[in-house]
Amino acid sequence: MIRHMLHPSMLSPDDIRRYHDRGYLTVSNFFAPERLDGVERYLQQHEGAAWQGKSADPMREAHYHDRAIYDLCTTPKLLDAVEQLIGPDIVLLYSHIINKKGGGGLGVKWHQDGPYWPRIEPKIAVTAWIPLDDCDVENGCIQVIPGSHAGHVDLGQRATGERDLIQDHAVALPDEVVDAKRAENIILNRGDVSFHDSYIVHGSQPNHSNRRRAALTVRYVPATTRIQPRQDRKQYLVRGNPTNNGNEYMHFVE
Ligand SMILES: O=C(O)CCC(=O)C(=O)O
Repeated sequence: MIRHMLHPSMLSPDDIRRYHDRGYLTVSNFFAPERLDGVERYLQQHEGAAWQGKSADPMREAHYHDRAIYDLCTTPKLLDAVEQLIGPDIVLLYSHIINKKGGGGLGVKWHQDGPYWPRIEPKIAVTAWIPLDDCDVENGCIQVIPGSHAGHVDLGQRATGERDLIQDHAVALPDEVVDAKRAENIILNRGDVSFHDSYIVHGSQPNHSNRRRAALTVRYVPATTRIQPRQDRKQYLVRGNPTNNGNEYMHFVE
């Protein structure tokens, strides 16, 4: 594969430092609003689909089959930023359109992403969280505990047996490891992006507004990550070179 030739400079040295120190970063006006039209169209086409289990959820891994979503996940500007955070050899691992409708409902319990992913080792990833709507406290923006990713420590989340917005059996961190007083709200507008480390403690409250709060969340790992194959999962080397670690990569097929 041809290595990306331009020096990526989407993020400033301060941005990169802030991401590593605090475990997350927000970037305003990253995408022109129309760049999100393909995901919006997809969401509207599929939001009425009957629930047939997580593996059949059309909101998960839509980039496997939808060109517009694959293109958004691999847009050079986004990969430039991801490259600055995890290095030049980038694997697109997962994507999920999270549609938090208005009028109450469920939030997302405090959790860490990395420990939730048994297939990958190490479990260090960056998530690009791409809002399709303006997100604020009322409609349940993401909340993070800054710095909680430090040392990439698994803080011991457990399955709760309860549902949340994204899981039938949501995992949640024990209360004593979540310093909720330090939580920060990630307030974003459509067109902005936030990036978060896979060990940062984060979650979100229910949507108490009558506005939708939807987002596309996209996970990337460095190609040095060992990824166990699974029949119903695909990973794509979207920039740079493979490592000789047995990972199997797919190509997008129309
Ligand atoms: O969208 C949300 O409320 C939670 C998202 C999340 O947990 C994630 O993208 O890692």
